[in-house]
Formats: sequence, C-alpha cells, structure tokens
Amino acid sequence: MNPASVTALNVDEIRKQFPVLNRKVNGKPLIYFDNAATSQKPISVIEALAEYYRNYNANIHRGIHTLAEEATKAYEHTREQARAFINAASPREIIFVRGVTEGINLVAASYGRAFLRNNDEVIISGLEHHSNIVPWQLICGQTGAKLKVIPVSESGEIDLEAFTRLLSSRTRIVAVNHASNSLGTINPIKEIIRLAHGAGAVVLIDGAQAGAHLPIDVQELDCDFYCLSSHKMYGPTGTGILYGKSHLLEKMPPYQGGGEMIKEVTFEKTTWNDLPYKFEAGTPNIADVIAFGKAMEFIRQTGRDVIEQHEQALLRYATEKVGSLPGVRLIGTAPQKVSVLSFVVDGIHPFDVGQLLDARGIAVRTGHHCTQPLMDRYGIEGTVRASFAVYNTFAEVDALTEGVRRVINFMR
Ligand code: 7TS
Repeated sequence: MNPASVTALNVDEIRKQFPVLNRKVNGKPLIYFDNAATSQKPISVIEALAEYYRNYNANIHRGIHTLAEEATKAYEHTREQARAFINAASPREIIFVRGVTEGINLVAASYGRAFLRNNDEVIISGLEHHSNIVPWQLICGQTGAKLKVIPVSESGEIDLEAFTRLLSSRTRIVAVNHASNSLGTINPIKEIIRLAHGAGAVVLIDGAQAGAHLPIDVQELDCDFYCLSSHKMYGPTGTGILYGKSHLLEKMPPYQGGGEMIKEVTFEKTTWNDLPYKFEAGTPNIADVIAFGKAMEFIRQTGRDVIEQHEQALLRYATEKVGSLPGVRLIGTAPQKVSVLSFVVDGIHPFDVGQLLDARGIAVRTGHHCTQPLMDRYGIEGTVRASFAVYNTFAEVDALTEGVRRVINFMR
C-alpha cells in the first residue's frame, strides 16, 4: 500500500505554508528531521512577528494609548488561546515564560524553596531532559531534599512498579515528561499523576515533546503544573507557558521581582499582583507571545488528530525502513511513541552519520540530546535522531533510508 494513502492530510498544501522548506542545503532540497529540537514556522507566525513591529509595537498593560491597547489585547488573546489549547480552567493559570526550561526552573525555585524541607523527596524519571533534572538538583541542594529516579526499561518505558515503590509520605514533587525527546516514549502520565496524588505529592509535566503532537487536557489529567515551549509547536523561540493550578500558584512566592508583578511598592513592604502577573516580572516577549498564538491556531486548524495520524504513519514507515537496515539498532521501542526515531549504527559514530546525511540535505540531530543519564542507561554516547513533523513526507523518509544505507556502505 502507498503509505501516503493512509493519511488524511494534504501535505503539499501544508508545505506551502513553510517557506524554509523551499531552500537547498548542500545543493539538495532541505529535508528537515530535527523537529524535536525545534520545528519550522509557518508564514502566519513569521508575519505576525513582523506585523507587530511594523504596526503596533508598544509595551503592554501600562499605556492607555492605542498602540499599547492593541498590543495588550493581542498578548492577552494568546493567553486565552493557550488556556483553550490545554483546557485550563482559567487564563489566570497561564504564565508566559521563556519555554519549558524556565517553567520548570520557576516551579523548582518558587514552589521548591517554599515547600521542600530536609529529607523530603523529589521524584523524576530516567527519561528526563537535563532541564527536568538540573533545576531539581539545584533546589534539592539548597533545601536538603533528596532526588529519586524512576528506572527505565530496555524498551524505554518508565517502570511503574518501581515508581510505586519510590512513592512515600516523604514525596513532595513528581516531575516527568509527557513524551521523551530522545526516544519518543509517551509516558502514562495520567496514571503517574494519580499515583503521585495518592501519596500527597504535586506533579509537574514537561510537555516539550507533546505540544505539537498530542492532545493535552490539564483538567482531565489533573496535573498540578504543565510546561510547553512555543518553538517546538511551530511558534517562535523565546516563549512558552507554565500552567499551574491557581490554588498552588496563589500560595507560591514570586520567582522574579520587578515591574508588573507588584500591586504596591514601598521601601518597607511590597505586595504582589494577582495571577498570572505575579509571575511575569518585567517587559515580556510580546511579539513572540503574539506569534505563538498563530502557531496554536495553525495546529488547531490543521487538526491535532490529523497531524497525529500523519506523523504516526511516518513513524511506522521509518521504523520499518530504517530499522531493517543492516547494523541499525533502534533505541526506544515503546509501543506508544511520538514521532521520534532514535538509532545507532554498529561501528559508526552518530556524528559521522549526521554529517554524511547533512551532505545530502538531511537534517537530523546526533548526540545525547540533553539526556546524558538516559544514554548512560543504554551504555551509549548518543544516537542519531530523526523526528517528524506535519510537513514531512514519505518520500523524505525514503531519502533518509537511502542516506543511512549509503553511510553504512561508505563507512564499512
Ligand atoms: N524537555 C524536553 C523533553 C525537551 O525535549 C526539551 C528540549 C526541553 C525540555 C527544553 O526545552 P526548551 O524549549 O526550554 O529548550 N529538547 C531539545 C531536543 O531534544 N533537542 O534540542 C532541544
């Protein structure tokens, strides 16, 4: 069967919206398979950035003049879009941050500093990105709390039984990703959240690899915090959201002090602004937040289910084609995965594979993908990672397969 016939998506129409896909790399048409690092941007996002600077650049929430009102309205419109995107109960629960990294650091620093005590425990998993490891190490170092790690199976799945054994009355925070950037594993977060709540802990979900691929309903999940990065969801870099349940955000101290996050300042005492502004000190990334709204609109209009179906078909096809090349070993074979294909080739360094693919115009990521402990788990230095987005095609997967085949023939 022609694999293209199994997806409902008109990929040609989608591709027309992404100008960068027209360019050549090393004389070859670009094949962009580094979407887990950052996705490309549609025209609507690119134009929203230029439009803001061209027409209504102004600081927000402060001015009464027309430009300031327009900018404020557009910025707050994205907040409402983000609320709807993850089905949060209120826009007060949506805080604009730089991205997932800042979202996690905010929770670790604010919630962690306020509520972690000596010998309390924070649980993460062996699948985490460094940005869901290091902020917890920092706050544990400052509070005397202990960091515990859920082990990962050979297929790249969280060991739920081991997790149950790690949970105790000392567990305060559980922080895991929705999907793994290195392996693609989709984690059973609903179950993890339920179990963690049973032990009285709060749960943070790192949604960096879910935002562009999976439906997210924070009320249904009942997670306490959820983080997203715009740039992995067809939006600009430098912005993203932290969702937090309002009753938790209310009792957390500010993360940064400055303008906008205050109600009243005297030299003796300062009172905090209401949510979400308490956590948005200083002039924010206005243009990128506005354009992030366009990115969420792109995902909504294309249809999350249609995107998911297309990417899953690409993943199945690539798994079969690349996975059956001689000497290729797939790393991460969980039954539920987002569109990430990680592999190693016997006797060939991932870096060499990446460089030779780049010569053919194919962009993949190689290395540890900011998950060094996970690479240690497999006893490898890194992998070659191809990650697929809505604009990728089956012909591109064929080109990848042919490229890897040639690397193997060339290097052996
Ligand atoms: N968590 C996960 C699961 C990620 O994949 C990433 C970025 C982050 C957190 C950090 O997100 P940021 O937007 O704050 O940087 N992951 C990758 C990647 O896989 N390749 O480059 C960046």
